[in-house]
Amino acid sequence: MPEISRRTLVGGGVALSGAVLLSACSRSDAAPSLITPGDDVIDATEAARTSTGREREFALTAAESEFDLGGTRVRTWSYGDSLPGPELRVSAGDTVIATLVNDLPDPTTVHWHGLALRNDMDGVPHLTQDQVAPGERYTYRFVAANAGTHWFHPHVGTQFDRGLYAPIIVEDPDEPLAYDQEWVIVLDDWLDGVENTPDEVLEELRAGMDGGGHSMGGGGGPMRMGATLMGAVSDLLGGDAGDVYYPMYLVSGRPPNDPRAFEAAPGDRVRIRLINASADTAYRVSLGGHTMTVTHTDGYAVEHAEADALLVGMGERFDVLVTLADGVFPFVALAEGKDANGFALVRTGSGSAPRADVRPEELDGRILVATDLTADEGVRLSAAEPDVVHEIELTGSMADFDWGLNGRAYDHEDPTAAAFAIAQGQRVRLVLNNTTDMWHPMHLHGHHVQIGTDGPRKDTVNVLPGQTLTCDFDADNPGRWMTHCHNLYHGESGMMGVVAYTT
Ligand SMILES: [Cu+2]
Repeated sequence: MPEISRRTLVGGGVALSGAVLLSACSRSDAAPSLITPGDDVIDATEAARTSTGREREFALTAAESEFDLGGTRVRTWSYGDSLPGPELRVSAGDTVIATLVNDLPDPTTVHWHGLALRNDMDGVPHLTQDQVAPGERYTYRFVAANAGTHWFHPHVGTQFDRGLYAPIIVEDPDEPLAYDQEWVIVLDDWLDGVENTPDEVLEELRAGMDGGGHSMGGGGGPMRMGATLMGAVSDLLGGDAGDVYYPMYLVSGRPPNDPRAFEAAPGDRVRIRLINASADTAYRVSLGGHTMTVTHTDGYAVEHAEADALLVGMGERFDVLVTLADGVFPFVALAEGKDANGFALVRTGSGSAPRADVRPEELDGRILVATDLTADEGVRLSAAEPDVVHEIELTGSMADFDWGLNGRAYDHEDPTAAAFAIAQGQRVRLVLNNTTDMWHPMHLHGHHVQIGTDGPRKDTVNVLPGQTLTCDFDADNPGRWMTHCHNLYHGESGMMGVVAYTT
């Protein structure tokens, strides 16, 4: 049988959806022709990236696995036998060659969250590649152009709420920061294999709300109803903090009753790279007895800012510098609004370990959120009026679990049907308007927007209820790119869309 190339396959899909648009969609003008992942311009864009010429090969096996989480044995899916999966570390400009072997019972892909890479390696099924079937392998090959703290996970179903997540750190060859040590800390809300699976949770969320019986309680803290968490409230998140009950919160793969201990010498300056790999949980993060200097978010430098606590939404990353005191200190990731926390220890000297449920006073000190930050001058966008503006309403409700963009649920089979069209070279403005009663961490693939006129450059932006955020970027990475809520259950329920370059 002749092999069908990806170009034929994906190109065919676009032609079909265009045809459907023309015949069935009366509001459409002429449907624009969209760049496909197989187009020559993708190769040309890749060739223009600054490359070191160095190739870095990695093997990734996604497989069923078993872990002991503080005495609770869970069967799950993970990359190899570690939680989080193996850290990949390269230098900006290196070519990553990562071969994924799929030993899962289901198809999967890898999405490289935060990397502005070539479109056909972005890992989104039906949009940039075919799913990798069980027993099959697929090699991702791309120049890792933008330095920073990033991570990778599948872009299929609820898979990243299992153990399928890991850091990818792209070092800056001209690193301006000086520090003695570096720790990568990954936060995760965990439920897989404890009482249920993420698929069962999604089913319950979709089915359970129809009667409207799960309306918010009148205070008194969060309350569990099956897999659903009711009354999880956070002022920092503008109200409803999350939908899902999690039995534990992991800091770099370990629960509070079996914490990881990070060790250093008193006076050491440590760079902490924080990644929130959770599906439904934002954290307020503090290191007891210390202030943090925030230097980067989502890989992009910001004007240094001091904080006692930091709000980290799903998909967001922050780099901080901390100068360590002498003793044993609690690293606490308070699950915002959920009355629980992740926990680790930082040890530079002797002393007894703090209790896992300790609430350091820093948690209620100067709390920094991403929108407080200012982009470092070196990464700020030049002032320009947008060439194209897309207003994107975040829509839906917890009761109906009908999350969408502009009232529309994403269609995996026809992903570009309602695409937000842009063209190479344009200054693009996305106006994200949250009309719902919940906050949404909105993620854009392949680009880093700037919030407002001088806010931080980011790929994942928390939009609070009732809030409108203006997000600008330069269209310099042609292809078809997801923009979606990184609350896994919102995204999977339809809060996803596509920003697509026209030819
Ligand atoms: Cu959402």
